[in-house]
Amino acid sequence: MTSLAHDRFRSFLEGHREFLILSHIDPDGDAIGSCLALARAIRAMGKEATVVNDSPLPESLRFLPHADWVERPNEVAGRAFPAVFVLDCSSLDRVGADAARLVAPGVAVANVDHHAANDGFGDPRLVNVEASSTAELVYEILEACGVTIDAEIAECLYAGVASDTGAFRHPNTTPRALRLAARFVERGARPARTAEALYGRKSEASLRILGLALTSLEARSGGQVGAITISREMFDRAGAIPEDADGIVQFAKSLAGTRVGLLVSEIAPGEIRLSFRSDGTVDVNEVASRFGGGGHKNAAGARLRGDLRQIHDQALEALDRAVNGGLPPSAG
Ligand SMILES: [Mn+2]
Repeated sequence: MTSLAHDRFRSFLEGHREFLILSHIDPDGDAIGSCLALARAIRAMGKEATVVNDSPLPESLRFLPHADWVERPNEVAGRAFPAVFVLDCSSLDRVGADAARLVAPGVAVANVDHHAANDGFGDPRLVNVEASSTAELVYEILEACGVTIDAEIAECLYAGVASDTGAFRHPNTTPRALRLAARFVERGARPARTAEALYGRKSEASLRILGLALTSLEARSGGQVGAITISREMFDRAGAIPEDADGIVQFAKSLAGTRVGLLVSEIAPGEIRLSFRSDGTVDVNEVASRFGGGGHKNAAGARLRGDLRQIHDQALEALDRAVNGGLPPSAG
């Protein structure tokens, strides 16, 4: 981190007594791990930190120290927060409509993120697309502020790095990510427990929705694209909610020979989520942006309203163009 960004974050932390900490809807281990690590550090400074997320906390993240600190927007309605941290979000609206209402016009907003599509909101800002995870950047800030990394902070930051690198399997598994992970383990993070919580435990509903989802598997674009589709009816039959389908996109990508995996799911009537995973040879951030979404080169998503079958066809068309030699120029 540059000493300038470092100074700005130090004065941001010194200049306020009370902080709201937000992250994106449908939070993952990096989003929640980063929020909880920062909240614990701020509370250790004798200040107040409130963590809010627009979505319910996924079961797999409840093992994190102080997971019970994560509140829903309605639980803090009416409170005014003079300073806000927005973590792991490429734009402010990624926090969700209800959480965004907690950010009053004119309050100080800090932006800490590693998404390529970050639109540069907020001040101070620490945006680094080279970072494996937002947890890595939160660590830089805490280190620059002289915060002691205790076992609980270490566990949360480790979960962030482990989660965003897909348990150290994705191309963002850099030497720095591995060194930091080792440092967090030295400070008390528990890799086996984290891996078990993040990947080794599935609810009955999530195993049932996986079973139904796999029956929809298609190999498209001459086998370069693997696609899985989950309809409302399948969610109902499995007794599952959209969070139960988290991670199923990996099965689409795991089909031998594919370069891209796609999951199309109808998360509410007429509301469709697209999840893309790439092997690194296709920029799915660009494909997702064509559907109003975004993310990273190798992992991206979008949410839109419309007909499941129609959006499924459009997504596969866009991927077909992407895998067969690049996308045509944007219209207009
Ligand atoms: Mn992240």
